[in-house]
Amino acid sequence: EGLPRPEPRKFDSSILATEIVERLTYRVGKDAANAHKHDWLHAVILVIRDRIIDAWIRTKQEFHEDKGKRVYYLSLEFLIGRLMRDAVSNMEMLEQMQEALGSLGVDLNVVAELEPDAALGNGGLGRLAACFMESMATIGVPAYGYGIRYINGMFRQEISDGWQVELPETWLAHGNPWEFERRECSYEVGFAGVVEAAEETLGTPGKMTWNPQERVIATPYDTPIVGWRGNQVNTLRLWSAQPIDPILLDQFNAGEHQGALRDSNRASSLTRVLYPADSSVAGQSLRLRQEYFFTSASLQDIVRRHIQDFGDIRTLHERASIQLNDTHPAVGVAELVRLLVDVHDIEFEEAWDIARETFSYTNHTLLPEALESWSVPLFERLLPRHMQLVYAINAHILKVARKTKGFDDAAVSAISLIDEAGERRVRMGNLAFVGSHKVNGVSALHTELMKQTVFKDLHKLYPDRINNKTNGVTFRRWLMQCNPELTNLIEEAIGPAFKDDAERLIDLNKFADDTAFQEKFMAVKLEKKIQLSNHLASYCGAKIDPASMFDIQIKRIHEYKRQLLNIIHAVALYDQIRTHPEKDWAPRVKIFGGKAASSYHNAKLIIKLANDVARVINQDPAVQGLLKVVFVPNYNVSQAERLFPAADLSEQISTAGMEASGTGNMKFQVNGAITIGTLDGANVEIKENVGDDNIVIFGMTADEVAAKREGNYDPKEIIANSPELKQALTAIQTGTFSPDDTFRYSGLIDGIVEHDWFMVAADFDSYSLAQRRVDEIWKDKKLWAKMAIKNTANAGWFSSDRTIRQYAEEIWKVGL
Ligand code: DL6
Repeated sequence: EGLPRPEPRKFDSSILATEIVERLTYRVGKDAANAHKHDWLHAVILVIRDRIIDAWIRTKQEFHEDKGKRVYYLSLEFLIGRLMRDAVSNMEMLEQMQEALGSLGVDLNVVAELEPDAALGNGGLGRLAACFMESMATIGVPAYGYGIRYINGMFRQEISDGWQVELPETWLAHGNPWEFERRECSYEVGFAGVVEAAEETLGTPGKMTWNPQERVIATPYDTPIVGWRGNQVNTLRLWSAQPIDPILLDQFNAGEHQGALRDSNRASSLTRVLYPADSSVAGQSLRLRQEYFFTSASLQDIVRRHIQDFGDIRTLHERASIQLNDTHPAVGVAELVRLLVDVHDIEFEEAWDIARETFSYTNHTLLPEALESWSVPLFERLLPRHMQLVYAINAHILKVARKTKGFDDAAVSAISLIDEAGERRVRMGNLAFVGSHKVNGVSALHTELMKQTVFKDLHKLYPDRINNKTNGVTFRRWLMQCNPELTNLIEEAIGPAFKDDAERLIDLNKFADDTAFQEKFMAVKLEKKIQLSNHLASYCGAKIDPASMFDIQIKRIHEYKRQLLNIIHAVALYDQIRTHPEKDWAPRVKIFGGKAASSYHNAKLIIKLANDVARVINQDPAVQGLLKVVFVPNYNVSQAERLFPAADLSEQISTAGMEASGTGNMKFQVNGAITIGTLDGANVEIKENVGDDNIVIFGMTADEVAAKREGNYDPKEIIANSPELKQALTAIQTGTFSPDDTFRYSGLIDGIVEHDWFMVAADFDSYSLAQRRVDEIWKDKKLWAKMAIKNTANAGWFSSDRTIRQYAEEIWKVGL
């Protein structure tokens, strides 16, 4: 139905084999007999890349001729992971490529493992941006992604004696055949310096001249992002910083070698690391410099392209939609006004209207500590002209508010761009909000909470601005590539339509009670569990039984995500099994993976605790075969691709009201895992889609959490009344798992006993009960299979294609 589907293209594997050898010889400079595995990888990428380039050039021509509206996705993070399999699969060349390489005696899977995992992001926010890029190319949105080409992305995590150790990830060490440097599209970006009144000033505030004290060159590197079936190829443009003068030769020749390279070092430090620790002023300054650097370069590029294609900068908002992925590029609001007023001679009022109509903003967190703000002196020193414009915008907004009924002083100060309580700070969330015509949350619950909490007063002033766009994930990567076995089974059952329209997965519902299908579905699951077990044995020495329930929690380590609740449950279960060996326990492997921010003490302690608990439990013969705990080091996109398909149970157990959406929850669901979760983020919508019977919900709601925090919650009382919890907490607190350092976890457990901000104690009994229900379901093999199938069947709505369509129609207003 609907649009005719393009015929799958055929690629002859013998032609591909010839091309691979040709690229190996003439581009890599090796002959087949002496080529290393990396050389083969390089050659394969060059073959696919050349084919993608044809479609890439065609796409650019189409954009140019079409003269339609374009979307610019500004994000400080793009967690794209490996690209080779993505590209081969989206170009529908997987089988032929496997055959071609096979004929040359090379295994595609082996070379694919050598591709570095481009970790240009921390977690959900960055991975979402990567899924969105792929979906935009798939459904035909004329889009560009803009970000930073970090030399060292997310750190590599090693676990040493149970502790997290951070090491630099050198993803560019072997070069990056996917990127193209575009020196001809470089821009200058300035910092600091002085602002002077320009000769002709129009309106108030008028045109100014900013003479930055420091200037760097932003040079783009373009990566093609190929959509499903290779129909459209979009561009991910990542900026790298270069000094204006790579070396000050006079100084160097005078013997001042360090000083001569100072500018060069200062520039390259801008794009060196993903997230500079911002506990020091120097760290904060670097982070703000990074944000401004990539935002300014991107906006200059967008403005240049617009003028080149359309001539008149005044129509920018009609032809460009710029999405701010969180507040990291929010300084762009002031930057665009600056470019319009100071460079393009537009009056402030008009510039402000153009900017607001061009920008839209996605909020990804309500956590107060994650809401960005910059100290006014720092902002003013680095971006003196932008500070003036922030004040001008603020004056404009506050004037509107003061004229609006119901805006008292408290409400006015809540919407102000400047936080006046204590040290004066620029609130980037408020700047992004007022500078955007649409502001969205990433799940229904999160969006409602945005209206009630952080943006309460701004929402009152601009009631039409906040809207919801529940996150999604690309099924090409998170089903079709990482789980070809399940993909084939689904295709066998319902045909191939779901590959082009994920919502067709719904047709699988009719097989949920079919015993033969259930067996096949669970056989695929077992196969993925065997693959994971084999991988973990060689990767980290873990020996796990594929017949056990794989109970997985993989995500950043954070107190609100409550890995601690899961670990405490493991400890309680351990005790229960030991005291009641006669019971019919469902064998479980609890698998954890995730990185802790390098300065986040408690998160690092939670990693150590998971490893300490694992050591004790895994060595105890009393629970052998019944309980195991594994911490998978260096959780990243590539590990994720192995873990999601092998999961039976998906742990989504954040304190309600604190996880904006979650996207791992969707990746588990589509791969047929059953969720145990709180009514938080997108879990709420997963429940609506799969139905109450196919998900295990526990714990307090967001409203209940808020009420408990307001009231006089006493965790001690809860603990006293829960023998299971009390035993587990006492065991951890008294050093059962840390005999080498009895008090290692005192502080962590004290946090629960004394205030329990994250409601671990408050939700424990409900969680434990829910886990018992999971055990019961597990023992009923038919019921488990049915629920698992229902999860896959009802995952279609969580495709990022759906999310992007909603952005395109309701925010960007681009025709598809
Ligand atoms: O929207 C993507 C992702 C959500 O799924 C997670 O729930 C949320 O925690 C994450 N937010 C961040 C916040 N970072 N900042 N700022 O990563 O976004």
